[in-house]
Amino acid sequence: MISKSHEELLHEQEALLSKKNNPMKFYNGIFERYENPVLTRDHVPVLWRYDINPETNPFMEERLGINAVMNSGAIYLDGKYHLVARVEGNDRKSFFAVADSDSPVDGFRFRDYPVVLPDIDPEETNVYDMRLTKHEDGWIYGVFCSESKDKTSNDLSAAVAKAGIVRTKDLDKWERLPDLVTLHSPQQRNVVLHPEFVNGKYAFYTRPMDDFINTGSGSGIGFGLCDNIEKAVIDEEKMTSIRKYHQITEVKNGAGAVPIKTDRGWIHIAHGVRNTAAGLRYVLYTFATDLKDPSKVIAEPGGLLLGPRAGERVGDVSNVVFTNGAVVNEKNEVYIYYASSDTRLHVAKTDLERLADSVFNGLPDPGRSADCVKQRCELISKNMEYLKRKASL
Ligand code: M1P
Repeated sequence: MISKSHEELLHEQEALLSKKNNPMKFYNGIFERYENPVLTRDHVPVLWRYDINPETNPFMEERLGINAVMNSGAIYLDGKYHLVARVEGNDRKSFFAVADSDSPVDGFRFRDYPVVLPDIDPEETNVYDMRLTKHEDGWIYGVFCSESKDKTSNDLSAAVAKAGIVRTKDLDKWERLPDLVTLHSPQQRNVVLHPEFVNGKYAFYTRPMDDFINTGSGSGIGFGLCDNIEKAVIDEEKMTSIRKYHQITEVKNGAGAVPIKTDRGWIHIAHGVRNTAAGLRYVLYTFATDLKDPSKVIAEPGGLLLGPRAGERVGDVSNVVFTNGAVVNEKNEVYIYYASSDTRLHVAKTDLERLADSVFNGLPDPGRSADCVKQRCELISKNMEYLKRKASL
């Protein structure tokens, strides 16, 4: 077996990092999928994985392998695209790392070091899925899942999920704030900070859960206000997008990217989960909330926006797509960063007008097969009439 040199590894990686990305043939009129993932474990710097000194690593073996790069927060700042990726080591622990690019679809390179989060809790075992919010108070906030062992249970895999909060101005230096407290929900994951004050308060989308995996009595995506982000406590959680029987959110749902402001309302790109014989299936879906009252759902097109396709279906946790970051640039292009099967990160492109059209003019889920057939027949009849009118001109 041949040992590769540091230079060879760098050379191979450079070919990957400089690869151009192009839209796929896939068409739905709403968004374009791109051919190559924007981040994978092979994008992680060689210096993070290998000891490159031949004296201490004569066979050039990977010493600290990376298993996956996935669910990434995203932000567009001063003409550059930044991702705060969830990087998972071979040891199953995740950490955050910033990757930057001048392009939204390729060329992402990790900074020299991963994010070193202030370590405020010795019980915190794993951190993941940061949402980045450019808040009107001037800070960039990162809200993420902080996981620790549930010491009240004898089950070794029982865990507690909380929402950790950090803030930064440059994505380099991070200040850690106390974790979010939700007085009526024992656990939280998929918490997103709204970018604007609501009634003068900080507003969070939450996901109340009874335990680590099950949302249990939590009926969907919650919304709560708090006075002080430096000691964030939410008392009341109102429900926004709720789970429904035999829809894509039946088992659970969760807020994804930070809501996108349009003149018609806030657009949310969230995930919905249903159970199947092959395990849980995660898809992305959209809904919109009122500009003045972002707890009020004003549009909810039926069905999924984006589901796992082809190679995206397979990975560490198969049949999953998940987003926790989307950006809008000054051309009103929207880039949705989504991970597939907890393994790698992709991008899909749309624009504000198209996305808003799909959210506000998308047809609702009628809830029953019979009504779905009626809905489809109405569409077909409308199209038939249109074709007749067109032919008679
Ligand atoms: O494995 C799929 C996803 O599972 C969790 O999402 P949720 O809390 O909605 O079940 C998260 O751990 C997420 O990171 C992961 O991608």
